[in-house]
Amino acid sequence: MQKVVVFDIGGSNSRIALFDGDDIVWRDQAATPGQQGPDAMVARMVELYLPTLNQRLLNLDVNIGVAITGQIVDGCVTAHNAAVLPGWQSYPLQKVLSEKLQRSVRIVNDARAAAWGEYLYGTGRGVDEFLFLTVSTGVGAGLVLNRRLHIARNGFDAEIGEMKTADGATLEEHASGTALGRLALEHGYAGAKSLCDAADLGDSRATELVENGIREIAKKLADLAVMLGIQRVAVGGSVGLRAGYIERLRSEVAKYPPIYQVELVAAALGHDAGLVGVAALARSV
Ligand code: BMX
Repeated sequence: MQKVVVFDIGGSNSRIALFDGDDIVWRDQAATPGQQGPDAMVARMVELYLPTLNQRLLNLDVNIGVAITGQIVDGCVTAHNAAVLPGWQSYPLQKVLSEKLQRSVRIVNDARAAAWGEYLYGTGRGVDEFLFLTVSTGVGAGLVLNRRLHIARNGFDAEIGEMKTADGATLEEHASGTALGRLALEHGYAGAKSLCDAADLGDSRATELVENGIREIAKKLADLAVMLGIQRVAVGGSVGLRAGYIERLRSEVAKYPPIYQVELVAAALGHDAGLVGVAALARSV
């Protein structure tokens, strides 16, 4: 079976895995050095990669797949959430990494990779129009339309986090883990986790802050359901996979008339969705 090495670089965590066919035979992870700019990130990726060479890969034709947060155009990465990844303006990651590793490299957005992984091996099976939503450091998405992963020429192939809300802010500024962290500090909570914990314990102010973001997400999902005919939405990410989060989102979506209803499920592949998806894409290069 074909071996591929894949990375999943999110705003907080960087994962690497070696696939032998469909199986992960080796993996590692480290914190994403997001604040230190692209070169530090590439150095971290090479550091994570080196041990794989000992995995009998030296003479094999192994493709590299990279799922990374940000807008991807022709292998170049731009971060719209500059707080998460400062210094990423059309950074030629594909070119830099393929030169450093002397391998063919494919770059795709992290949420698109996760959508493809969930579609092929997880909760997307059996539907034609599928959306993967990650609520994590940011708010991201990946779209499968007519059973094909939607990849746009300009890289805006489901940057749901940048969508505008009624107050002019972006969806991400209301609902992301980063936003919950900001709101937590503004309202005297230690951070995003303690804010969500307080909401789970019935703290009314914490509940209002968390549910405000969930309401905004529900509005977008209702619109996308009628705009694109989405049949099922899988929810992932460090915030999205928290116990109780999807139930809150379901009850918000349920407030809309029947034509806006969409099936909401928890991502089956959990934090591996991006690795599995980009491995499938790297195999097909
Ligand atoms: C942001 C954007 C998306 C990404 C999403 C989730 C940046 C750096 N990223 O909307 O491309 O898919 O966050 O990213 O602008 P994550 O880091 O939370 O996985």
